[in-house]
Amino acid sequence: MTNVAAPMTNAELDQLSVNTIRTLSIDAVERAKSGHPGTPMALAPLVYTLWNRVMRFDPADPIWPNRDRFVLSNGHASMLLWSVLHLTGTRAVNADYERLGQPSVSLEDIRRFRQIDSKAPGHPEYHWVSGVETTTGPLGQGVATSVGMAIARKWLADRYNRPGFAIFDYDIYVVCGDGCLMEGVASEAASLAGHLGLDNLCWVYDNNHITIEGQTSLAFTEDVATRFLAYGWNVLRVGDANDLDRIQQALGVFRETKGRPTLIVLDSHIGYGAPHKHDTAAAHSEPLGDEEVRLTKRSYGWPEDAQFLVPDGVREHFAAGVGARGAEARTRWTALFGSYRAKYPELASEIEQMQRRDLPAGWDRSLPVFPADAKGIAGRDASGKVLNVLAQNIPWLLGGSADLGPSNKTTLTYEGAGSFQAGSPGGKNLHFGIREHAMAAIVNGLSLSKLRAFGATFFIFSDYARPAIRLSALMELPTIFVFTHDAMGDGEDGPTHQPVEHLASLRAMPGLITLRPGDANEVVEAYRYVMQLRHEPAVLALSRQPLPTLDRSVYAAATGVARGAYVLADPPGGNPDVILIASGSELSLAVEAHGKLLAEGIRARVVSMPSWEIFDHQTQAYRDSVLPPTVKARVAIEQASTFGWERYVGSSGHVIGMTTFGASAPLKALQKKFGFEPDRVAAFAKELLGKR
Ligand SMILES: Cc1ncc(C[n+]2csc(CCOP(=O)(O)OP(=O)(O)O)c2C)c(N)n1
Ligand SMILES: [Mg+2]
Repeated sequence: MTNVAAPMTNAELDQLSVNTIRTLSIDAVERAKSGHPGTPMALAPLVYTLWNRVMRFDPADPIWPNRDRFVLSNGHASMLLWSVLHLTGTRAVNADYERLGQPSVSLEDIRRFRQIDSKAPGHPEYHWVSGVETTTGPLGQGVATSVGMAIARKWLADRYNRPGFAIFDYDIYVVCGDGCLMEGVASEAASLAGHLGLDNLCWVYDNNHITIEGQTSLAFTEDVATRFLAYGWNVLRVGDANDLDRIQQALGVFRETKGRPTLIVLDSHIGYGAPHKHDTAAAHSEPLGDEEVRLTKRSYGWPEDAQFLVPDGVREHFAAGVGARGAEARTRWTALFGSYRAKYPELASEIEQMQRRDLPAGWDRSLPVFPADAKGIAGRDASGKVLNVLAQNIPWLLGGSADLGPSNKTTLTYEGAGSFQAGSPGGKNLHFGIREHAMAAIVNGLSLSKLRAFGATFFIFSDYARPAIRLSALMELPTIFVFTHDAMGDGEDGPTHQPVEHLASLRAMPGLITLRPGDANEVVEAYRYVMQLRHEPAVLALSRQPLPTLDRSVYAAATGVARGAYVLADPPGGNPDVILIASGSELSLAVEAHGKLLAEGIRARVVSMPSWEIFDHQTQAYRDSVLPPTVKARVAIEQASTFGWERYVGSSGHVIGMTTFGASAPLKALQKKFGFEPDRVAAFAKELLGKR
């Protein structure tokens, strides 16, 4: 049956295409001696139908803004995606959004599945392979992120569509398995999607009753369909994963359904076609083995010895399906966008800027400047003022909190900011509810849709957001996480609410920028820096309590924040003998200690260090100018785990930080108990200088 000369019917070509996806997946896993063959074998008909019959996606331009999105949330089944990206001839795009001639995934990449530098890695990786809409692998993250994509599409349509100009009307299709639906993050996200009535969102649930340990009856016996009905979803069922027409029909029902997201429960057989392995956990993540591969290929009517075979007619069949439909849709859209630009030039240019992750002209106009003030203002309050200015200057900056808006001060309060709800999809205040896990994934979804998005909660609950923060760093997304109550400032709430190890653990995350500004003007500069990021996520750790606003005519300008750390204060004429390094609420403490030391004739310097990562990226010369290698007497002060500060204070320095959890008490008492007092800082400085 391979490379047959006789013309084939469409039904035969459909089947041939499905089996090509299956056998490419089998062969790739076999060659790599690792991977997950069973689910691609089962879901090839679904992915085939969705891509070739339904999705509006142009393989020639995988970043066309109005394309339908495809999320493979069960990322272990990545061979589904590599097969379909290859067979559709999807082209590669680079980091500057230039369309390259070469294929996104070549047959050679598939032969080198899971090998170094292959464009067919173990799991779907955004940024590494064009056509991947989001990185998946940690189960539940893909489905949760897709809710952000659906929110983004609603928001974009509300702002930019005009009568006769449906600039944004794409849909989001998601494939997920038992694992995704067991994960709590998926429940949070599904609950919110139901509440928001996101009818542009379709999850297809691979109901195969199998996970790694065996039958789902071991641990997962709930009625998923009823659960989703209760969330307010439209729930459909397709009883045979091999029935292309039924799958297509269900996807059609999704597209007709208004006011609710759709879940399609698809009954499938993992390892379909493998005589000894189908319906078993063994098909999940083991190569089938030589003999089983032969038997399986025989059952598909496939040449048993052929490997990585793409029969004649298959690529053409994809070209005639998704290729033709996608090209037509994109051509029509491009023409439409041309007339839109003529009629609505400002809106069109916003869309273009947003797509390139550029900022609009004047994005930082009217940012506040805070006058010196001993009583000062809380980091969160300064942040609220800055966010409200930025959100007015940057139309596509939006976000919200996990029910802590009034505490995080992230609510956008200006006239017309609005709340994002089913009936008001243009609102810029998102209400995530108490769902931090989903919130973080959703802001990633917004960010993947090219909006600038922030999510907020207490810093302590960054733990609940951490998996998606990690993915934002891995995906190189400029997502913004606003975390307030950054240390012991919420004193009486006690150790459950006082972060200790959070800064250290986030600083350990590659690619993530953490910033802990020390006064209101540093908050402004922190945002100025963060807004200009294109490929890095940022965490802002902000104080609950007021911090003195430093007199910048006495101390160095807060623009030093853009270098991660800077000399805030020196002894007369420079040349310090001892350096105090601090971030956040401890900056003013260091300044006080500095005053005491100077009064005693001790030559002390204060370095404000809001961001390790930014500082580490400065030149050696700059870093040495801030922390001269000859000055060994150094004291770091930070109300957080001491972990890691050795790298700045060296082996002869001292760190005043936390080595235990906090306690429930007023802040003043905590500062005393844990030793965050100017005299103690000064005493350590003197001790290092041998003056005590
Ligand atoms: C958060 C998370 N936990 C655990 C895993 C490891 N893991 C990968 S696949 C899998 C089983 C998934 O079962 P299911 O979604 O039903 O996939 P199927 O075997 O049916 O394809 C597990 C536990 C993971 N990838 N992510
Ligand atoms: Mg399963």
